Amino acid sequence: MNKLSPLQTERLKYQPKLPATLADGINNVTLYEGSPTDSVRDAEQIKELFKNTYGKPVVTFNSGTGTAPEPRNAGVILSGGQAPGGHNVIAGLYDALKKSNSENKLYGFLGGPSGIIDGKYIEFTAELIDRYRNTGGFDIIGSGRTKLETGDQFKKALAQCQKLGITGIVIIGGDDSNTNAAMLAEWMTANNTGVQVIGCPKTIDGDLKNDRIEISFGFDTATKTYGELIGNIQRDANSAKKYWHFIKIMGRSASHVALEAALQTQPNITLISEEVAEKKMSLEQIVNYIVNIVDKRSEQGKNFGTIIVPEGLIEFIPEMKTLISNLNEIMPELESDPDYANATSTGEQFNVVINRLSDENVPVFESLPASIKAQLLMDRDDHGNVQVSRIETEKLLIEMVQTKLEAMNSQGLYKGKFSAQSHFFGYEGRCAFPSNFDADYCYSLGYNAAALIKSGLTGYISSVKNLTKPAQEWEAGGVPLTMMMNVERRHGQDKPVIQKALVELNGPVFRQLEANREDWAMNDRYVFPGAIQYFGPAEVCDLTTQTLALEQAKSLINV
Ligand code: FBP
Repeated sequence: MNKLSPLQTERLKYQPKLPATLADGINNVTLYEGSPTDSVRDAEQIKELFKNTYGKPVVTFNSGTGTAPEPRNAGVILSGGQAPGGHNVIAGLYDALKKSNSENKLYGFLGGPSGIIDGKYIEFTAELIDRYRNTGGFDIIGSGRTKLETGDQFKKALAQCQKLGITGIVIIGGDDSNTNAAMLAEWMTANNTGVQVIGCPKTIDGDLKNDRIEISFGFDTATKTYGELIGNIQRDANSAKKYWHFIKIMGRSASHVALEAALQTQPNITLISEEVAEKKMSLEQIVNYIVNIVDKRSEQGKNFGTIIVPEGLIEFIPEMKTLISNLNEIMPELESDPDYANATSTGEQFNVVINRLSDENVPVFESLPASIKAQLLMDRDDHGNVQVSRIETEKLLIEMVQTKLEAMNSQGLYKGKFSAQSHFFGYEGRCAFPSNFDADYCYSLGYNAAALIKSGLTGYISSVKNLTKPAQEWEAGGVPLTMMMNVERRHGQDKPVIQKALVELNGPVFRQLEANREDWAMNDRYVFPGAIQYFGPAEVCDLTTQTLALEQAKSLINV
């Protein structure tokens, strides 16, 4: 066994908190059903595709008394990008199942959804679970991004369930992975298999949320980790006073992570993709916005600063969005085009692309540096997503800002210096030791998923809410997955998917940034959050994110 760090040794002893309703175990809960639900959009199409699982009610648990059920087996899958707390979801699920009936078994499918298709699994033991409690990472069983959508895949998944006597599967993942869960639940029900499927809201991106899923797990720890790193850089910038730091922050599509990190640290500039889209800002306008602040700060003798760039920005700039969707459409054609496959240089490859692009997109593609062109052409993931973590938007912006400042300088319009450093904070935050919040939240989500299975439900996502209150007051229940779905274009086809929750520009979190950003641009109001604290006073250990605090404060006012 690997040597444990002192922190890991101490964290293994941490006992995560549970909502009071679940504290007596999943045999002692009562289920309350709300009214039937509809999907967020495209109701007729979703209803047609999910004939057996559409329209179910939201459910909540309350304390009650019950009897021990017959033993049963469950399986769990970690899916998509890592997020701090995944191991605690599994620990919560395991503990709940064992407390319900000590003969219950929990299997873990290896390497993501492909594990259930290829029959790669382990059976969890107490000893294995104990080694991973309150740790970051998904390494207990690994993760993957395989899309589950074909009848053949579902049949193979069923065969594994039958072999292992599994009647409940928990898929821990983001929007795409929970779409997998919804599809699998529908198929299992339509074919009377007796296998239930429950999802669990994971993603550091924070874009899998609604009234009842207040935040996906991992967002809390990841944003606090980025907050620490940005704070450290701001102290460096403020000490040396010689660099502009362009910091790209993970979050594939929505800018929640960048926004939260900005509220924690108060940088000079924060770009928010949703605002760029709303204002239809071109790449040039974004560059001008940055240049203007660099110029004004330079007039005050400040040739330094920090700028936060959300990872998904490129897809929200209107001309780039049109280009990317055109590239997505021609991608399958390119893959089978011998001229593209046999091209001997990237230049030749770009020419094949240009020949296939629609006229309006050609000049946009041609205007980009070769590195960005190549990054835009990289493989999409299984769900058809551009891999934005591999597109160096922060470097593109540095290059364009530099070019613009040089042009201004040659006309005598800019006299300052400009020296930039680029950073990308993403993977650094995805496997951190879960904060106390994520440790408790994840354990509760897993425990609650077991309660949903025990209640005979399928096609639901585990929901634990009232998260700014003490854990004992959290409300446990389930939300039908179809309620969160709509139809979107993927891989050139219309597909049912869980709708991503983007930053709301009229919401309290963005408005907090908007109210302060002019001040933060010129006057250095840097905040240095420091490292996540696991032991010590609640004021530093049990802080929720500003996003959650502001959103909850708003919903309390609305009540
Ligand atoms: P999920 O939506 O699966 O949670 O992924 C989140 C994420 O961390 C994104 O922020 C990022 O763009 C992506 O994963 C990176 O993926 P990969 O690990 O495949 O490089």
